[in-house]
Amino acid sequence: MADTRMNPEAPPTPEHAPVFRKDYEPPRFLIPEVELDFDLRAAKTRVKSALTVTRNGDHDEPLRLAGDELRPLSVKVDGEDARWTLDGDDLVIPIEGDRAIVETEVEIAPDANSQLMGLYASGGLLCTQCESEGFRRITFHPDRPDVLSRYKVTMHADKARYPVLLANGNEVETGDEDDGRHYAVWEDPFPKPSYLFALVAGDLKPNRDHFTTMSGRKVDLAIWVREKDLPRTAHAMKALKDSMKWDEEVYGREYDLDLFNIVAVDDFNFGAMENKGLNIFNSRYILADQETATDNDFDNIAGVVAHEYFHNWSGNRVTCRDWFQLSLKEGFTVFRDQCFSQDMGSESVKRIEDVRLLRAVQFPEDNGPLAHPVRPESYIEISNFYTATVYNKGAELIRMMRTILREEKFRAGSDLYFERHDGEAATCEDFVKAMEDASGTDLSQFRRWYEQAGTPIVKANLAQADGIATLKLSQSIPDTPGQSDKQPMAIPLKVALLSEQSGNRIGEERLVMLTEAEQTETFDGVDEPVLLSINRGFSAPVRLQTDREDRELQLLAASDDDPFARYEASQELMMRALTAAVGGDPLRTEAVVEAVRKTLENEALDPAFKAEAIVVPSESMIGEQLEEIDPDKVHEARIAMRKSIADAMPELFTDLLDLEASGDDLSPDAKGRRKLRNVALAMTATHDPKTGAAKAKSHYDKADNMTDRVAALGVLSHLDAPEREAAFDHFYDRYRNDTLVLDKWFSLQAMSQREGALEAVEALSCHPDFNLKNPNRLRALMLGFASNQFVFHHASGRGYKLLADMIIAADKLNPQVAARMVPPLGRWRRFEPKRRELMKGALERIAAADGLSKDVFEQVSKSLG
Ligand code: 0A1
Ligand code: ZN
Repeated sequence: MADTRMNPEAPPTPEHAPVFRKDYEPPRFLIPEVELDFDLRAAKTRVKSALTVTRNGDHDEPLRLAGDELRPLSVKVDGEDARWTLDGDDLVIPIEGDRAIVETEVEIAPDANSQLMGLYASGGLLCTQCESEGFRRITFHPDRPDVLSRYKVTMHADKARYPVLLANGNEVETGDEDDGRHYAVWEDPFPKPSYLFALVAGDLKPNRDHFTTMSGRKVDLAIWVREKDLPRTAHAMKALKDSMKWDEEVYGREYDLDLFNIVAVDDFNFGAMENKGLNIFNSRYILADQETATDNDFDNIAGVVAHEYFHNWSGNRVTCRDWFQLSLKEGFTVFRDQCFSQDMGSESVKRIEDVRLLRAVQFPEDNGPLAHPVRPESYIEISNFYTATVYNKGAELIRMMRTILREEKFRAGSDLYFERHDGEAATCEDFVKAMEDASGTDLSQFRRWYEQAGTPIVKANLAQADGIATLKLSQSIPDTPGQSDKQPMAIPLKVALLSEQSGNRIGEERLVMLTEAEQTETFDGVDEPVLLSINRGFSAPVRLQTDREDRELQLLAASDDDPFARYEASQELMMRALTAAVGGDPLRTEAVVEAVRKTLENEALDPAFKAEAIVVPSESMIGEQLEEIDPDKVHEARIAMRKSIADAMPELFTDLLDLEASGDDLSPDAKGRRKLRNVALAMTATHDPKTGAAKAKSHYDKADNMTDRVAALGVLSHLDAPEREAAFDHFYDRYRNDTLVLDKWFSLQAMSQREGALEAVEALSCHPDFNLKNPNRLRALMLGFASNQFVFHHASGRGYKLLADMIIAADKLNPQVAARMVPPLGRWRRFEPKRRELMKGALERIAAADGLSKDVFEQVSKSLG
């Protein structure tokens, strides 16, 4: 029936029907108390649940509990066997009166749970993942975020296999039982929604530490891992303590339990999960040392540890009323983790990295078939909405509010929000209202950012006459699926004028609120030619179009006092030349080469900034700017630009290879020097591949840290040189037993652009170490590959075939992860006709596959629709 479903006119099958935000209704029953009893075994776990249910409001409807692949073994109401029915997956139980104790019993099979939602097994551990709707795979429950309960959890398990038993809150009792088993009881004093429930059982060892909160309470901290991994937990522990302190200092938020546990697991669908008092992490966001993790990994670990910790307030103490409000916790928490990382390292470089990510992932999403507002109006499968739009654009919305309100009032707004809604399930509207009330600022128009999808296009032109500079601004918001004729947004643009002659700023930076479709802003007393510096710090997530000339961009790239705007000027200079070349013009490199040279020679700039500013935009970023993408032309233009830069200043790059940065120095400065040195290595190989291969190989051999090793392999991966094979073989032999490091081996090859890279990826998909069941390994190969525009979009269509085969196969095991691989094919309309057809064909083949999950169905049908 899949082909009829692909017809947009055909109604979706009931199990694939959308849910709408407008249909929200409060829960019919509340559940103040939950008691769970787990008889944990990998093959068969028995779950007994006792729910205290209370009728909510005046109605006589039965109690409806959600289940997923569950069958009740027994159902009791107030101790008596109950009459119950199953309506689809829902368990329906009549309740007399306004309060009852409802007991159910089910059996689940963690070992057979390949979806990694609910209770599952990973590397000998048993662990849970409940967000968004995984709790219903453990026991029958309303499983919606606006039902908050106090939990008491008892776990029984084999003591030798599972010596450690953890759940949310505090451990209140432990003891031994017969047959080598033992038990533990945990209680969480804070009412929480079911998606924050967690338990872990396994043979784990703790890295223990503690933190004294601002009110002087001692909190015990523990990061639980396999014994051999303990030495790799120090960085995560430091990040946790730094985050706890930062949240006190910047938001006045103190941790509330006496215990904070983190567990690392190897099989995990996303990055990590903020379960109350028991965060569960994908091990790649915990484990690190210089031998096995890159600087990037270290930064990501600190960011994710902070993110999950910050959720304790923005997510757990104040949670979401329904899943349409997801950005309430995610946008705010991403913003908080971004600011934390900015404060811990280089503020401007972190901002550049965050904007690059937004542009690489969110802009294409906003500009394609899966575009949706930050607060979506409907979904078929909520797991598909853990997107860059909800997370990263959501974070930009919060950042814009801070810009508009200024820091002090923003803080007053967040204080009011936490105070008003502590212990509640709130909405995005509640957040904006708190900001409005605390600051006295009208945010009515700003709210459109939550409603309207699509990246606004802002045009800005500056004219000068008679001592007055006039800035003409206009905005438009492109149509997106289901939305057209959009209203103007409230767009905060930080603007400054710079003297064309000296490069110095003239007057103060101004915050211009663009609220109309067209608007003019004037600057008096401007008596000399000036340059326009606009959207400084990337104050608004828009696509900016200006009529600034190359010459002006070159000056801005050399002198803008806003580091982001300076970076932006050099990137725009490159992008203009690249898109013109793809369109058939000769490649203009002169201004770019000069801008790069000036940046590199400027002693006032730090190495990390230089490395960011001189990197040529990626092929997919270039593609994003084009009406129609021909990946071969994009590749050719980008290579030509890199070559012009590399050939124009080979000595400059060779000199940079001598930058000192010892592997155990994790300071922002040392990281920056490594980054620049590795960019220089790549440029050296672009200038002269043969010498480059030798240099990269020796860089690899001498490396005392993973950043350099990976950078050297990255350079070698594109070269047809004997050194490449030697280094990759060596790396494999050395790290074959370290799963996280072996993921790098897979993704580096998946991102290679050398001749034969496609065949290599095909071969890797059959490699004995490739494992479809492990999300990290699958992503390392397939998402690495799909981001490699030139190779993935090979004119033969073999890349599409491989990805489609993989999606179909993965969907049978893990629909969430399979669905995340669909968007690269969903961009089909953007490509030249031949590829367009091939991509569409691949999507249609997926659509026709038997028994497609809701997750993949939604992504594929929307991509084709
Ligand atoms: N709330 C988590 C993200 C998350 C969502 C779903 C998951 O299920 C597989 C896992 C994690 C966060 O924002 O970190
Ligand atoms: Zn989050």
